[in-house]
Amino acid sequence: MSDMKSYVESVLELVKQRDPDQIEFQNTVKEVLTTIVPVLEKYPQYKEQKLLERIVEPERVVIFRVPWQDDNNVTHINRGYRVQMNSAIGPYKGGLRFHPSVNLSILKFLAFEQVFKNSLTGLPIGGGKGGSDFDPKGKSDNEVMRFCQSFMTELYRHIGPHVDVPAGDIGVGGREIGYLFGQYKRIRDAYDSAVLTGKGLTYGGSLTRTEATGYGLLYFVKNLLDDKGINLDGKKVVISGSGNVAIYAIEKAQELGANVITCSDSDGYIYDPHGIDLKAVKLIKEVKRGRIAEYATNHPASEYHEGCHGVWNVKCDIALPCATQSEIDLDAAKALVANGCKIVGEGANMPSTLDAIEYFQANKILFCPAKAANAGGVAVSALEMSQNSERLSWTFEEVDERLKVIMANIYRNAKANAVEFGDADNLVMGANIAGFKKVAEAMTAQGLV
Ligand code: NDP
Ligand code: 2IT
Repeated sequence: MSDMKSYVESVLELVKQRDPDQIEFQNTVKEVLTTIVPVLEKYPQYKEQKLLERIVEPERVVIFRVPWQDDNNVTHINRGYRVQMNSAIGPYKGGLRFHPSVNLSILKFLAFEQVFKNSLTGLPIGGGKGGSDFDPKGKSDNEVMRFCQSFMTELYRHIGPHVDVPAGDIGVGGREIGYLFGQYKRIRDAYDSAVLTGKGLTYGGSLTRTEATGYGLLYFVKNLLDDKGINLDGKKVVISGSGNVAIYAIEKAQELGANVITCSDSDGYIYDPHGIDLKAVKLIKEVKRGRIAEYATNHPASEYHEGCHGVWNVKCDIALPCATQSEIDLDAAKALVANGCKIVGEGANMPSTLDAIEYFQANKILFCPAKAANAGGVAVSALEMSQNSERLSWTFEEVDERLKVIMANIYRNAKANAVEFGDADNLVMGANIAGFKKVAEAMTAQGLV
């Protein structure tokens, strides 16, 4: 084993020993570190500086109690978190996730991904992530408001426009950001617009932020397809999820001429051979906050299947996982390949397991890794911060144009690094190396901190 391979192995072992239960975190660290060995060989000083040992350790983690009362005056206690992973290139930046599955391992994996994703955007943002095991599903607006106010009553002391800037993720959308912003402003008694992104358009939000992750995913995929001379027109696309990322991935895919035939939630999936009726999905999910099963009741040509994993058995040309982590395991990857899928673009964070990614690569699938392909959301968050700083609002077209340029640059950067380091079609390696190099250089310049 080369010296740097064994260095990486020793750091992976250290991560495992320190937190043996943090499986998601271990997996994402493994995915990143095993692909950057060629960079470590080129810059051996990183080993001397113990750069990897530093990069896998969050700069700070806060865990706190979040007490709140429901509409029947029953008291609940949830757990809140903020993982401030790396601030070498800018203030911590990354979403908040409200979902019952949230724990420290999941948030550390998301924060670690965020560090390299944010670096890839080319914008000055460090990496963080936070959230709670609170489940907003089935809660009234008032309950969500009381929860958000209690959450912010602790979080406010750890964040700020130049310190740490949260945004949305699973279970946190415009409604939650509004309540969080209101409470922050009330406590701080200052209008720090850029303390949160994903804000409403009447109080400092950016046009295109809602659409940015889904649109950006399609821009990234299109860059790859253009490079390969493949046309998106008429391609059959399978998408999972029906939340923020999925909805705007469907919208842009349809606009580019693709036929999107599925969407899903955690209970099941819709198959509509005529193409998903996006207006209906938006009504069910964005307005009514309902379940996707409802779609089939007034779309007779469609089918609803219970269980979300079956979506990967649907025959398609392109698969865009946009729901959650580990939704494509090895079996799902095998089913996709067997059914003729040729392209996988990750809208969610780490939706493919490590063995699924290996299987895709072994079968020459064109694979767009999450930290590059879904970076459009956080990129437009950074543009929201810019607009807040200059106290101006850009038009939809201007932000969308900048998003297109950013996604094209991310693609080119990942591709160039894949080529330079000897595996031209390996965008996992290319993206990891491109993201890592900037953070590593900044950390080196700033000394042992
Ligand atoms: P939303 O909360 O808007 O939507 C999440 C969707 O995924 C829902 O359809 C939800 O179904 C489904 N889902 C959630 N958990 C599971 C699960 N365990 N199994 C199956 N389905 C599940 O979240 P987003 O659309 O914002 O986020 C989706 C993914 O994209 C996440 O991985 C997130 O980290 C990532 N992402 C989000 C960005 C953003 O800007 N919002 C930016 C970059 C990445 P149900 O209603 O049943 O829970
Ligand atoms: O995973 C992600 O990149 C996000 N949830 C968006 C984070 C942000 O700060 O906009």
